[in-house]
Amino acid sequence: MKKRIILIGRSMAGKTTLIQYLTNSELKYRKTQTIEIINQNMIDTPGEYLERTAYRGALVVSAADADCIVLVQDAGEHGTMFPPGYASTFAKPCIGVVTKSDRASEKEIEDAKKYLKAAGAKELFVTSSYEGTGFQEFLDYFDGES
Ligand SMILES: Nc1nc2c(ncn2[C@@H]2O[C@H](COP(=O)(O)OP(=O)(O)OP(=O)(O)O)[C@@H](O)[C@H]2O)c(=O)[nH]1
Ligand SMILES: [Mg+2]
Repeated sequence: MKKRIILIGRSMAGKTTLIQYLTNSELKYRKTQTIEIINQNMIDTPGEYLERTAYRGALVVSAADADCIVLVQDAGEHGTMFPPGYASTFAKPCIGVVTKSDRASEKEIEDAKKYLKAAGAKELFVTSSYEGTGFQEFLDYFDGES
């Protein structure tokens, strides 16, 4: 991946697992405690930074180092942590990833896409890190850009 991305989403959304999948690492649950940079091109963030409004500024500061914002939404979550128009906070390209599609209904996946769109994500990808689905499109999106 040529671009540097930052993953933002609530706790347990599947951000770290997604990175583990993309880096061919073992899928192993480990709570993210702080901002972490993986392979120079992926910035992982703790869900708390989105959930606690006092921390949201830290996300904006960290996002300054990224080329693209990736909003991560668990298909099984009812509702979302992303306020409408959230993407405009960053003034950068913003896309959305729906996670855990392996255990979600069509309706849940459609709802998750709606939340991401309302938040301002321009492109949407439906993925499962467990099944490895949806990532070809995701990677093609970045490699297709100059
Ligand atoms: N069924 C299913 N479960 C998943 C998938 N991806 C992640 N999970 C599970 O979701 C839980 C949370 O995943 P993480 O990737 O650690 O979530 P996170 O967004 O990094 O969470 P924080 O670090 O707390 O912000 C773990 O138990 C994962 O195994 C998936 O594609 N399918
Ligand atoms: Mg994490």
